[in-house]
Amino acid sequence: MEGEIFAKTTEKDVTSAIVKSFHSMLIEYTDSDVIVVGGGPSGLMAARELAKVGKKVLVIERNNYLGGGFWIGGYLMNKITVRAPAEKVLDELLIPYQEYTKGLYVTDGPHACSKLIAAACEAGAKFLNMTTFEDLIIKERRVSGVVINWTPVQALPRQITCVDPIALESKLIIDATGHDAFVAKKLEERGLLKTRGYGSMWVEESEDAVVNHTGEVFSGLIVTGMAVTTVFGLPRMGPTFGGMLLSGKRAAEVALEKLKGFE
Ligand code: 48F
Repeated sequence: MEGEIFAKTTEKDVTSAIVKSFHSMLIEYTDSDVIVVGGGPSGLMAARELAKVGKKVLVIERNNYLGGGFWIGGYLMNKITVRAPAEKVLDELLIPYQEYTKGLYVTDGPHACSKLIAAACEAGAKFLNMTTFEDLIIKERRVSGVVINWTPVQALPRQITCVDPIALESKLIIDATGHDAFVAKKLEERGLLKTRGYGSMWVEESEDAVVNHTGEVFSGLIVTGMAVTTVFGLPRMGPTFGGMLLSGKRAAEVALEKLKGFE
């Protein structure tokens, strides 16, 4: 055809390119160094930091988009705030911002979120979207992987979806599922951990507390972001995200230390 500009292909090649590429990734990541459950700000930050130093990291996200609450700051307004010293992370990710009052910075949600996602991708983290964390693999009182299913399967009524989940192994799991602390709650269901539920809002206290409490809560399970407030009963903070970014970094530091035990 005259004026043709695209390379020749067929429908079957498009399909097999997708299937082969996805399946080889999935097979490779049946065994990872770290599985991060939840692709919000804390999970993306942790994934980026770990992948950046060569760790094999897989992020499980139940939505078709990544970013969690980082797109929209609060009350459907797409501005994001961070407090010093977290603006250094914005500098690192080349996210522009303005100082609103001394030490309080404001930036655009779409810009900040897309840069963070890109940073995690560029570092080498891999993603399973539309995939819901359902349960844990626990062996000899140590968490050693996740049980997952397609989000659409989970969303359908039980009586029309008898689809078993699959499981993926990893040396460590990071719970970055936000307020739900979904992974930690799976341990609680089995009497292996006690979660306290997050407290009411107190922005000055909460961000330091989240970063300081980020860490391993059960053998093989690290909590980060708002999941930390739920596990430890810490105050919530609302639409300010420095604590999430620095908690993600802290979770990665803890994970790197723990991974040394596997070398
Ligand atoms: O909620 P979310 O953004 O968690 P975060 O990283 O950041 C919290 C802030 O957004 C904000 C705040 C403080 O600034 O109060 O709320 O702690 O992202 C959590 C991600 O986990 C996914 C969810 O879709 C979201 O993208 N998620 C939650 N449960 C599951 C899950 C699950 N069972 N399986 C897979 N993904």
